[in-house]
Formats: sequence, C-alpha cells, structure tokens
Amino acid sequence: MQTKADNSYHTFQEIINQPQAWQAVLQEASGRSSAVRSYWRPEETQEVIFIGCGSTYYLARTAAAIFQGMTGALGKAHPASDVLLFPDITLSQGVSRMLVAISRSGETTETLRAMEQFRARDSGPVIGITCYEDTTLVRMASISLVAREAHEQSVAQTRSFASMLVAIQALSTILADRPMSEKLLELPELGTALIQENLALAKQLGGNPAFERFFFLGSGPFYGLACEAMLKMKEMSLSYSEAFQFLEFRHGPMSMVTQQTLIVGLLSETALPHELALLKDMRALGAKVLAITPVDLSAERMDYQVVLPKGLTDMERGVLYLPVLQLMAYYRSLRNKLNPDRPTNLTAVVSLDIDRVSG
Ligand code: F1P
Repeated sequence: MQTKADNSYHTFQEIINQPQAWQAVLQEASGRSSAVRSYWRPEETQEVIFIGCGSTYYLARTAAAIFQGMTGALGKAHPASDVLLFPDITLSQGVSRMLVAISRSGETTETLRAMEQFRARDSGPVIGITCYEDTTLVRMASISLVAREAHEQSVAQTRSFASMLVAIQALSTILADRPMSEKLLELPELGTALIQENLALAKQLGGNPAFERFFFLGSGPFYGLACEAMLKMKEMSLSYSEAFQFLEFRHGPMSMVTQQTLIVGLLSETALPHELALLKDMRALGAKVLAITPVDLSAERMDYQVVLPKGLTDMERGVLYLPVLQLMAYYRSLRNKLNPDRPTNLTAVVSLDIDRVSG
C-alpha cells in the first residue's frame, strides 16, 4: 500500500511509525508516576487548567475532559492566549489551581507567557507536556512528561500530538491514583494494527475529488480530537473543514451540508445512539458519512466505518481515532498537489514579540 511518494514525505513516516512514540511516552510516564503524583494535592486544588495553542489547545480541550472524567476533579481548557491576555477571568483570584502546559516545541511565546502569568498569580504546581527536553517550558515547569520519540520534521503535528495525548491519558491515570490499565499499555500495538487495516480507506477518502467540504464531529472527550482533525485537514490540504459536537451540528451548521460533503463522526460509547441518529439524519440530507466507532455499525448503513478495538473506555480510546484522520489529511494534501510537510503560511513554532504590540 505504501508508495514511493509516501517514502519521500516526513509526514507519512511520522504518522505510520507513531505507535513507537506512544510506547516510549507510556514508559516515560510509568517511570515518573510517583514523582508526578507528589505534585498532586487534590484536597487543596479547586481546579486544574490545561493550556496550549492551535493543535495543543485542542489537545488541552480533550485533556481537560479526560482528566475530569477520570479524577472527578474540575478540569478546564483555555487557549494560552486567554490566560496571557485575560488573567482576571482565567486566573481569577481566590481559586487554588494546578496548571498543565502543553506544547510540542516547549517554546511557543503565548504558552510561556501564560505560564509566567500563572506563576505570578498562583502558587500551584505546573506540569509540562512536551516533545523536547531542553526547552524553556521544561525549565519553567515543576515537572514534565517529555515525548522524546515524537520529534517531527513536519510542521503539522501528527505523532507529536498523539504522543502528548497518550502522555495526558497516562497523567490522568496517575492523578486518579489508578494503575496503568492493560488496555492503555496495549495502545501502541492496537494503533499499529489500525494503521495497517485502514491505510487504504484513508487514501480512498482523502484522495476522493467528490468531497469538497469536511465536517468532523466529536462530543465530550472527542470534541478536541474533532477540532484537531479539522485543523490537520486545513493545514495539510487547504480544504474547507469544520468541527462541532454531534448534536450542536443540528443547531445551524447542518445548513452547510451538500452532496459533496463528508461528515466524519468520532463516535463515543457514552452517547452512541444520539450520535448515530445524527449521522443518519445527515446521510438523509445527502452527505457521505465515515463513522469511527467503538462498535461495528455494518447494519446501520454508514457509507464508511473504522471499527475500533473493544475493551477500552471513552477515556482510554482517544488516540486510536487519530491515525486515520491524519492519513486522510495527508492523502488530501497529495491530491491537492501540496507538500504535507510544509503547510502554507505555517512555521513549526509561533514566536511573538508580545511586548512590541502597543495598546
Ligand atoms: C503549536 C503550533 C500549532 C500549529 C502548528 C505549529 O506549537 O503552533 O498550534 O497548529 O502545528 O505548532 P506548540 O506550542 O505545540 O509547539
């Protein structure tokens, strides 16, 4: 299935080989669990805020949902720029907090400046989630989980995002004071099989010229992943793509559904019947539908489906939705005669001279 062209792009290799990076970060987290847990004081902490930019803000959204679902403690996600620019709202006085700062590079200006704001206003610990050890973020954090095997040549995040998500799933398990489940430790093996099983489907859908617009739907812990899939499709292929929670789609956005629309549903176990009903309604409007699903939907007449392995919870399964979504964006980029390694207008790190911006 792999072609000569695939071998000439970093993005393809980084997507295909990512389960190795997941494995490494699971080992990193397991080895540091007691050190990480030493910073967690649930009885003194009223909320945990997760921050990032672009891809890593979307990861923060999923992270806050998984953390809250697993620990029962309050988790919130903010774009780093809101913590930097609206601290009276995001870091309101009189609340004891922990900060989780997520950044592939560990050098994004907004994220570092948001960490400074936090340090200036709160006394809580800061946990870093990143891919590079020798960075400002790691130096500023109380403790960090570093996905060292997830470095990328490509600008668009793929294995870095997925590896930092695995780090977040492991972190939430540690803070929930639970052992790493067998299924969590099996994710790399499950991911490798999923990639091989669905490479052809991703190529078929990504390369299909009939699709002119893409909607990625995800609810609860899957909304942040739907946003990331939307961003990959934009960054790599310059395609029209948007992300919504499933039932939100009926409240206006479904007006945009055409016969040239592909709707990708990141289905959950928790809300499956409602999510499936929405997808059926959108098929009736003429959209084609790809269901990425924890259960086999062959009887439900989806146009396409990726059936995920059984035995994982909604809190554990998240990373398995990503490879097929990343591959779809990659193949769409090639179809649009673009370079997936070098998205238009983007750089790997956004560095700003914040202080130069005058009021
Ligand atoms: C985040 C970021 C992404 C963007 C692109 C480049 O940087 O700017 O928001 O989508 O992938 O990286 P980082 O703080 O995660 O290094």
